Amino acid sequence: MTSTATKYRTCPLCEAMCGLEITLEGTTIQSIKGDKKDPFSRGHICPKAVALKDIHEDPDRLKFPIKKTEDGWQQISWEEAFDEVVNKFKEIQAKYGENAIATYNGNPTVHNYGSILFSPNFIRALKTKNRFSATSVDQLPHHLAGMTMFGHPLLMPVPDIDRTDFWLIMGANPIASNGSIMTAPDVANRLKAIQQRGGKVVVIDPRFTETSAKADQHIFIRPATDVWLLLGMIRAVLVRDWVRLGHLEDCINPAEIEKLKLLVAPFHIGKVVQKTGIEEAIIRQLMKEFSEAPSAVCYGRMGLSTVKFGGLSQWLINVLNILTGNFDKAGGAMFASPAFDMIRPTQKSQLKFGRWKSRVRGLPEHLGEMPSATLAEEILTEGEGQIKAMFTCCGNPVLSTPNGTQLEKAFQQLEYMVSMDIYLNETTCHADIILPPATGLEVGHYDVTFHYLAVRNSAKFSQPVLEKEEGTKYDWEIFTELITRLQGLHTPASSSPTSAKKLRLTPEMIVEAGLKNGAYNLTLQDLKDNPHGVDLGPLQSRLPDRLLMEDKKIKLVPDIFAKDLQRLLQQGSKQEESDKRKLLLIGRRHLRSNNSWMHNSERLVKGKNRCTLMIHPKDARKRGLLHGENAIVMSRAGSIKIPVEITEKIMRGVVSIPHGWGHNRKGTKQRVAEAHAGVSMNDVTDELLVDELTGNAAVNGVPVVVIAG
Ligand SMILES: Nc1nc2c(c(=O)[nH]1)N[C@H]1C(S)=C(S)[C@@H](COP(=O)(O)OP(=O)(O)OC[C@H]3O[C@@H](n4cnc5c(=O)[nH]c(N)nc54)[C@H](O)[C@@H]3O)O[C@H]1N2
Ligand SMILES: Nc1nc2c(c(=O)[nH]1)N[C@H]1C(S)=C(S)[C@@H](COP(=O)(O)OP(=O)(O)OC[C@H]3O[C@@H](n4cnc5c(=O)[nH]c(N)nc54)[C@H](O)[C@@H]3O)O[C@H]1N2
Ligand code: SF4
Ligand SMILES: [Mo]
Repeated sequence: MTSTATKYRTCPLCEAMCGLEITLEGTTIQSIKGDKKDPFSRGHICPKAVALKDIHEDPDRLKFPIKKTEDGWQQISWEEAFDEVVNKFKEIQAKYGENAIATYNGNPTVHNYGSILFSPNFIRALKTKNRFSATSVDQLPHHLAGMTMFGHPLLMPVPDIDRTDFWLIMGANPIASNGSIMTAPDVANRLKAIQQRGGKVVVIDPRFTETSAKADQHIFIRPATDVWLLLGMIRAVLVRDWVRLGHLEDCINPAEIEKLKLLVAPFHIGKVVQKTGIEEAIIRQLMKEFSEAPSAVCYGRMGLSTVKFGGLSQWLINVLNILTGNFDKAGGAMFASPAFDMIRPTQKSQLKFGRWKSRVRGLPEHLGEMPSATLAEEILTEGEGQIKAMFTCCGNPVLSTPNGTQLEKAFQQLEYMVSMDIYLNETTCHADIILPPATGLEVGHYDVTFHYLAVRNSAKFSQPVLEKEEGTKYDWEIFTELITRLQGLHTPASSSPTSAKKLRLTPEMIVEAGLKNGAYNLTLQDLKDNPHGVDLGPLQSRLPDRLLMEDKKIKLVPDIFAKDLQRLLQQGSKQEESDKRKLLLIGRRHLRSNNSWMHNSERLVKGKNRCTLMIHPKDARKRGLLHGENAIVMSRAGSIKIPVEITEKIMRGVVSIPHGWGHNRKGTKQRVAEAHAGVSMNDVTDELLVDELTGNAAVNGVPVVVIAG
């Protein structure tokens, strides 16, 4: 007779950190439901969580190391795999130098405490400057604003949506994405609560989204022009004396405000109307309502970060919230107070940006990394410092970074490649060895990152729900093995005493130490005793203490942003005119997708094809496009053929394709995904289109030509 058991854990799939209730019969998962007793997520869950069962049971999932041979992929032992990887890496570095190996860390790194806590030491042990990650296809502008304004890249303010009276959402679709740089499980009910207490929610987006449908007002905006709207709003706040610094009066140098007045002077409303395509009356109403609301918060995500002026946009959002008295205050933008807090009050602010430049294109370093939009050219361009080998972890850059076709070609040219991943997919198929870690329900969880970004303070530790299969390894164990070999500290398993093994650092130990140093007096045991999680209350005012600037002031106008305004003003009107004749491509997310990697779950991909080109009826008619038939979408980088979806939910002049599809490449093993392949949007996004200030990829607002296919 098998026993039944009910277990609780945090869902590791997206930023929302929902609590799950999982029932098991023996080792078989019977059900996955929302944990009603989780004080933060209150029983909320989305369809992806149920697919954790599919991932756990997926016959395509890799569990043991495999090596590419002339006879195809062969399983090899862990020892053989670790030795070969490290020997090869050492050989390549001896021949070409340390920077010849590049690393790429993808999104799930941040959702696995083993990977986020142990991969940095591995990368350090490799001693390469060629570090890449999904950060530069995503939130890099937020980090740059955090570093320059408040002193730390993790000081990214969160919209206090549980208490705000006016939520302005720009370029985010939290009803589909479940929130980003805003951990807010059950965002739909949190949004409804704003309306129920008499507040208002406004969405600004080139597409009428799932979030727009729940908001009070939707405003169409021409892609990549939000920066003009923000500048116009800030100008109005300054000109009309709507500035209310409140308790931040002492945190802001008045000379900075004067400087800002001069900088924003050229951005008058006429210019904003012309650039954004939004009517003047609508802009005026928005400014008035935002400034007059008892509390208001402007929040911008992917649609504002991954555009040509992403850095400026995220800086300006902070400025708008600060000037209108909506910063570090209930209902405004606030800093969370995580129980495991890596930001020390004694730390000095340090600008980890632009300290060196990429070899080929001269894009700036950030946080010790290079922009991912430069990865392919750094492999393909010969010369001193060329990348010859690659280590990817939790990433699928062939589908998730701009111009994936070029990157694929670059990967084929490498002398050696290793991937730490659970699938043989569009990226890992180029590896020589794949090292798969245990994943999902088999691993413990403490959210090291997303408590910094949560709309409420809480803490939760989850034990593994299921034991990992015998002979498999946790991600941190794999990193430890690689690190000890790289550092020449490895002793063969047979000769290493068990006591030495026991002394090995585990992620649990790090979390325990982190909690001990934290502000709440929590121990790991406390969290183990409370499997639903511990509520630590609403967000608190944290300024000026939380600022790492020596003078404890907010740097309202960092020089790099002031300077970048010139780039905005000098933006060639010729380029703009030629772009206007093209359509502008933007992305979209769907509740049942998770970037590129969950399409091997039948329950998530079944139903009608979601990988379509959304286009306005008038734009479709002009090009002779018919609903359901194919179109060809072309850009400087490449072209794809994709079914047309004609809809008025997208504004004229704009088309939308979801990213993460394109499972039609040779050499992968994801049978369900391959049967629902779609095409990759990133075969037309352009690696040369970046926010030149930050180096962040501009995957939104890509000029394309569309014809019937
Ligand atoms: N055009 C366009 N491109 C985009 C975006 C967009 O909006 N539009 N969004 C961007 C954003 S925000 C992001 S974050 C990136 C994401 O880009 P990536 O992180 O590069 O891509 P993912 O699809 O998230 O790939 C995750 C990989 O991790 C593997 N994996 C899953 N779980 C585990 C695990 O437990 N351990 C290990 N080792 N591997 C695991 C999966 O098999 C998969 O290979 O894409 C970016 N690309
Ligand atoms: N279901 C699901 N959830 C996810 C993910 C997923 O793939 N699927 N991915 C996770 C990840 S890695 C991330 S980073 C988050 C992202 O979370 P979000 O940022 O909320 O997600 P997106 O759907 O990319 O939302 C971007 C919005 O910006 C709009 N947009 C595009 N260009 C512009 C522009 O120029 N201006 C304005 N104002 N809007 C613009 C798009 O139409 C879109 O609605 O989601 C996370 N959650
Ligand atoms: S919203 Fe995110 S965290 Fe919550 S159940 Fe869905 S995937 Fe998991
Ligand atoms: Mo992301």
